[in-house]
Amino acid sequence: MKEEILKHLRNSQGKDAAHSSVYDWRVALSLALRDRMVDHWFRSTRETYESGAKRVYYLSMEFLIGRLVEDTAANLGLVQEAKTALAELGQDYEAIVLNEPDAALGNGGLGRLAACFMDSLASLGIPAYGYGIRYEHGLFKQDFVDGSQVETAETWLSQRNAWEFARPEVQFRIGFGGHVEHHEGKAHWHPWETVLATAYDTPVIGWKGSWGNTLRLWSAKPEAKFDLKSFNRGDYLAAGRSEALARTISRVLYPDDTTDAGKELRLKQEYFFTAASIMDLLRRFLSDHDNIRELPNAVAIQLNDTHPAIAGPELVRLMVDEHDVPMAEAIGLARQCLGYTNHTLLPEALERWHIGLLGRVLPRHLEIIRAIEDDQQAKHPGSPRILEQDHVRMGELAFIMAHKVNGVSALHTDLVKETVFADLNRIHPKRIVNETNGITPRRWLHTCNAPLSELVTQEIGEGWVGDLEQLKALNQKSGDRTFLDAFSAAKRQNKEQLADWIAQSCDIQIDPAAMFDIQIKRIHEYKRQLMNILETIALWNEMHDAPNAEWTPRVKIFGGKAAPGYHVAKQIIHLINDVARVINNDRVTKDLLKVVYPPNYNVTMAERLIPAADLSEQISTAGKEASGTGNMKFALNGALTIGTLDGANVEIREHVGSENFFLFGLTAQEVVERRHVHGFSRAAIEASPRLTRVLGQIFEGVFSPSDPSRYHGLIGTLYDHDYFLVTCDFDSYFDTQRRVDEVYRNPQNWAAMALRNTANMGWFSSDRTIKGYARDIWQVNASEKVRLELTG
Ligand code: GL4
Repeated sequence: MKEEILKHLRNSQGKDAAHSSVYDWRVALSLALRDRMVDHWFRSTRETYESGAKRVYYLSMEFLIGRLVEDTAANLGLVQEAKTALAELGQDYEAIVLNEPDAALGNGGLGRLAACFMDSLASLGIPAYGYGIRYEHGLFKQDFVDGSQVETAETWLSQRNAWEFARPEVQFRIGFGGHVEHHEGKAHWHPWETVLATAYDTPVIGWKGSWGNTLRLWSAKPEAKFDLKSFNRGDYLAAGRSEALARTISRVLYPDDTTDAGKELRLKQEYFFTAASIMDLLRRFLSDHDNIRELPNAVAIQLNDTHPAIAGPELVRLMVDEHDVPMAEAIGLARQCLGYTNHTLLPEALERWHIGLLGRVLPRHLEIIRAIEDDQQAKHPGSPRILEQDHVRMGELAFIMAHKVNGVSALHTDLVKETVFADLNRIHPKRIVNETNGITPRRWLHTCNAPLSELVTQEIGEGWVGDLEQLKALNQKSGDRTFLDAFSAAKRQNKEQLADWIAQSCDIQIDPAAMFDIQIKRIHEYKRQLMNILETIALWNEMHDAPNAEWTPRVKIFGGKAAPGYHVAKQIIHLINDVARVINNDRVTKDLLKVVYPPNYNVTMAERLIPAADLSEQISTAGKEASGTGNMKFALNGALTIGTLDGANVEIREHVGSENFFLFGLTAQEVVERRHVHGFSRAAIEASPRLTRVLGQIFEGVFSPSDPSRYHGLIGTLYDHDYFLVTCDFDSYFDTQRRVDEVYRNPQNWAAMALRNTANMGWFSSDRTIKGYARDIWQVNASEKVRLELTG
């Protein structure tokens, strides 16, 4: 390893050891690790070709990868070797790990799920490709200026990306606009504009190097040659124009996954990566098949939300226009290949494109969508329409073009059946299935939480990393004092590390003995960070009034970004920061309560916070959080959850036991009913003196003395349009928090409850999720050989 690192330092970075920066060392180490991936990767590809196995294609607009050094080293079993090599070279492994930028090609849960799936597909030995966009700028960087969120561009690619292999020879022409000619029953699309999609491949190696798959990300390049004529005329801007326009397509990640961005560029991004991926997989298929009708036996294409829903029409277009398959047959074949995952019921997230726009950008696809519509109406008269008024509804398109549609938790799947796709579900009653989300145990316990991971391995061996259900054996330890002490000591160690980091990065001193209460996720009204901060104020009031009562000291930690155009979410951020300033400066409560909000929450920060959490906040309005995956990461790492019956919380509670979960709030059903009660929120506020006081304080400017009316709008909404029922759940949330306080005061009992969480979270491994997709949707097998290796 030492030689390999030095070789790369010299030959790839062009540096000698004496003049190398941490960056150079990090790139050299990454390249040395990448070298070790290549054999596994080639072997897997070769095996797939030879066996003719079916391949899975996971199409996703987002892959929220994070850092890769540690996970790669861990999966290859090279952590110790890397550490030793670097130590001998006088370098600090930890500092090198910290030097890596956090690859943030995603917004939140949806993108992180795709990254966990890539790890599980490789760990299970399922031949698979992830397909997405190689954004030049990932999710924006967040700073706070006077408590307000300020965004700046993220620039991960300004440094060398050591993990990827550029594939300039893999190129597809992607067309936009123009017109369609029909001639002797054949359609000819003449695009007005074309860009090139070029591939960049990142190998993804599973646990123990068992198998290697590829994450193929597309970058947009101009097709037209550089305009030398304009340049020579001195018109430099014109010379670069077409290039700049083409590159725009893979320039930035849209910073919101919960609104339907009605933007031409967004539509182009979606078609760009989807078309390139479909063309690529067809080319691979045709290299060893000559009958396109075999396609469904060879490929399973999964659409991660509707963003790649144009895959259906694109596949049909290629079959009809280039392979002479009749339209109806092409539609049927495409459907057999496609699966669609729905990730949200929020109406603002359901993609709809104006027919005029879609027809202008993708004229041939609009014709095909009409043909799909006709085919559906002919077979199922009265079926919900894809084209409604002047819009194309991508959810309906994805549903109709998929042989399976899945929700991401049991509750969410039921709601998908009862609400958005109720009518389609009646027509196609077997099409909707559930695949509850999962998380990879490699990143979310094994690498992020060394103290706990080592303790578990000491106790039950290492098998759990590849087979998380083995954690069940820890249930036997929940009465064992020595073990519980060791379990608590691991948590304590993580909390001390976090406290040090917070002292350094936020200049706030927190006590590791206090309860660490954490809510980290995108800022959204339905996730109710607002309710959390209101509860924090209420608690502070009562602590301040009676500082000598029996309190459980707490640190409230928040993390998360707001979409730049989401005004209310940005106000909530501002409020949390304003409240933090006031509370953290109160001398009376200084040993009882702190509020911390480190800026720029990302995967790396999650890896620091989750292992140190005592309490996990999963408090969304019931019916709104499709699944959640952060909830799983916390419980696996031995935090107790305070949560509503929403998304996967329901299943987590069933697995860890209701006695080890703090439940509160209205159910999804009650939420719907309550909204019909006239004046429900005013009534809830009036019934709660505690909440009335808090709202009054905010309204009067206690937390914003320089701008007392700052939150009038925000508070006014709670009185009159409390759509997310913050006011209705407030009292039950507050009371449950006090129960949490009480339980925390008995450390032995708390530890036993926390252990029950860790021990019973095995089912939430994304390995289990992927096996579900493989069985129910893709009809592919995990390699038997790999399975045996994994379960030891
Ligand atoms: C999301 C859901 O909001 C989240 O609950 C879920 O865990 C995730 C992955 O299935 O998908 N849907 C959208 S949109 N963004 C998400 O994070």
